[in-house]
Amino acid sequence: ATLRNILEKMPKAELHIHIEGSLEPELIFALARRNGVALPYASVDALRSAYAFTDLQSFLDIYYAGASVLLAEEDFYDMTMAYLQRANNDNVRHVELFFDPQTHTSRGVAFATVVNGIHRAVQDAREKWGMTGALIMCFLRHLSEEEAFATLEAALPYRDKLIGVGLDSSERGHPPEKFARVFARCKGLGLHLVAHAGEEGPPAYITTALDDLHAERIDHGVACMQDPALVQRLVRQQTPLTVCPLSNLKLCVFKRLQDHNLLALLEAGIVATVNSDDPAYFGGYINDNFIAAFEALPLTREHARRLARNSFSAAFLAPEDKARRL
Ligand code: ES4
Ligand code: ZN
Repeated sequence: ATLRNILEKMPKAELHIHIEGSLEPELIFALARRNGVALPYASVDALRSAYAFTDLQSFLDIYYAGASVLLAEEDFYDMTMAYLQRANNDNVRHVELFFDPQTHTSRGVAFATVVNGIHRAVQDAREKWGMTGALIMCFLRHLSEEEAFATLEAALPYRDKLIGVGLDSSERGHPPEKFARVFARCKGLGLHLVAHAGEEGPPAYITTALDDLHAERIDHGVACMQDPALVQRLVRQQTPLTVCPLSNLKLCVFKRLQDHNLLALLEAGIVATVNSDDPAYFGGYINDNFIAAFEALPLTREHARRLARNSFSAAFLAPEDKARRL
């Protein structure tokens, strides 16, 4: 089999996907029509041509605008099912997906509408394909601690539909420690903890995500290579990093995919995984990320096997499910 074929066929888990980032331009327009929402773009092509990002913020502005078409539970269901269908085609067997409730509750959409629509699609994917799935609620770090606490309060009746919490949005100027008290409360609720850190921000944000938030996984984390002691710590603790190659390329974290440090992370002994982040915006789903990374870097089939294995070992699966998949 060719390496490409191995990458496509191997069973894998996806651990870093923002479900709002799976909203394709065609679906944005269809939902805008269905809901009578006006869009500041004349066509699907006009919207797609706005996808030329220079950094994280230039992307987030368009990503939040795209999410404005989501109003009804059915919209959240349709978006999630479209993603899960593509994930199944990519042989994803387990997914832990992020959602951003504040992006919706701030527009008057009820928390229940968001979580019920996404959760029902995940349930249907389990029945249809045996794919397991879980929801990670993210706090928007550019908003206040108080707003994060209010979001957690709104989530309490849905505690059983969540596997964990995360931290996303604009990284610079919003260090993890801003949410130390919120995360402490979440830990008390038995939720798993993850945080975006070291995407655009400094390695110090990875350190405080570990020390102050007690994050069990770091999303992105590619900036760790600037701090050898931090790399050693991540290796020693076996803290997984959920790496997103095409995202890093499109948001100019690395100028070229050939410059990406995925191979260096693996060779250092870090539990790195490959993920899609916001596939509708960054030019591809999880297999596209694997194929692009393997074309750009001298990665081998042993690395492919390692990455697939890491994706399950880093997942918040029950120990018996984990043993079955490893
Ligand atoms: C995100 Cl790429 C990225 N970084 C931080 N927050 C995000 N939310 C959605 N995509
Ligand atoms: Zn992300």
